[in-house]
Amino acid sequence: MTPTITAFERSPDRGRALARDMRVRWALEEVGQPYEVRLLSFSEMKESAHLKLHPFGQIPTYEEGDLALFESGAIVFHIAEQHAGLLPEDASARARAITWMFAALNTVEPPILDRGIATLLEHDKTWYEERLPILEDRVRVRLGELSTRLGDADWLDDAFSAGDLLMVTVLRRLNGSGLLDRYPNLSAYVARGEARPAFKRAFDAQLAVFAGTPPTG
Ligand code: GTB
Repeated sequence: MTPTITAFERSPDRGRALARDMRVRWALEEVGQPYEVRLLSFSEMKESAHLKLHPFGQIPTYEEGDLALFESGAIVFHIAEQHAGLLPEDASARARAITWMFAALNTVEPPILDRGIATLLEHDKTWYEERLPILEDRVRVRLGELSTRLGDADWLDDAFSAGDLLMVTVLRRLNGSGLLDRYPNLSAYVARGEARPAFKRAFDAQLAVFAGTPPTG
């Protein structure tokens, strides 16, 4: 059964794949699962039809027959459980990969998000100039720790996994900030993720929506 996901009708990032449908698209591309996309305006996301699928009125959602999911991490996990390719078979390696999924979303993403929200919504506040360095220091702490752990490895725990997929999408939120520059191994890690054919297919698909040229057929 072909799953349907939701995404922004017009993404505020102008197609740079920073919204969270990108994680889901990338996961589906990695496992070779075709999917359909239902595009939503900001007002449609808050209407009752969508709120039945997503209690917080956000994207992405995932529908597959009777199953309806929200939360990008849970959706990626579901895809990884249903298909080979995103989680190792070995039980211990699988548990470690899942640990990295949680680390990406619960430990690395929050300070990156706090900084992103401040730069987007709080730059005109009187306290912004004082607060930004504090937020950036918190991001640097996590980047330093992650950089040390990654070392010169290609991926966080041997083979590419859903943990790397989520971590790369989280780190991409720093694109243009200059914060990754101090950590060449993390910049290379993100570039390695972005070079994967599945990433490129997912990127192109969401960019086509923004550009108004969704692929046909
Ligand atoms: N924890 C949830 C998940 O992981 O699925 C968070 C979902 C979420 O934040 N969705 C956002 C949303 O629907 C889109 S991704 N926002 C609308 C709303 O809350 O009303 C966040 C996002 C949006 C835009 C950019 N951008 O343009 O750069 C980046 C990220």
